[in-house]
Amino acid sequence: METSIIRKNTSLSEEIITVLNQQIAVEAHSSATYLAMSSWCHLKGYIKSGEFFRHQSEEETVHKMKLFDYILDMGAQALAPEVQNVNNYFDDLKSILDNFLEMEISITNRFNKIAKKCLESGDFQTFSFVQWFLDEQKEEEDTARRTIEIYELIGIELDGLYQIDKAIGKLIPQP
Ligand code: OFO
Repeated sequence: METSIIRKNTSLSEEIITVLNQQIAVEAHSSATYLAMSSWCHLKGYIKSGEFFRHQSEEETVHKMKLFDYILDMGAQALAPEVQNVNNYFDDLKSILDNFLEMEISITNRFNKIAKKCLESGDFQTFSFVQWFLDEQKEEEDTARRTIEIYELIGIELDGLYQIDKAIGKLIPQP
């Protein structure tokens, strides 16, 4: 007979568990999208940008697991996400960079909403947990903006696209 040792008590509300699980799915979707961008970049010869987006994809997986572990540590059920509707086709490098910034801004907005919900429901523990993501989003948005600035500053005349690719590669954090 199966032993049933289920943690029956969690201080997390159903509403907070739901939004955190939804965020796990968003991080998984971002990770898959950045992997698709990495593949497209490699295919088109933007090798450094490909490495950059692979790194971004791995970062999103770390975020996903951070949320997953927090829910488990709090005694609730973390849900393995389904990843659907991942776009693998892009027009050009610029559209990828624009998409990257839009996605990061939308993730910041999501975390602001989660933080607001935590405050409204008096869940200061999750509010404190979410601060890490808000700090991280400041960096991620800044990096995404920088890629667009690099694109616009260098421009695509002559060997511009080659130089842009090289400069984007330099944005990969060094260990
Ligand atoms: Fe770049 O977003 Fe995760 O959290």
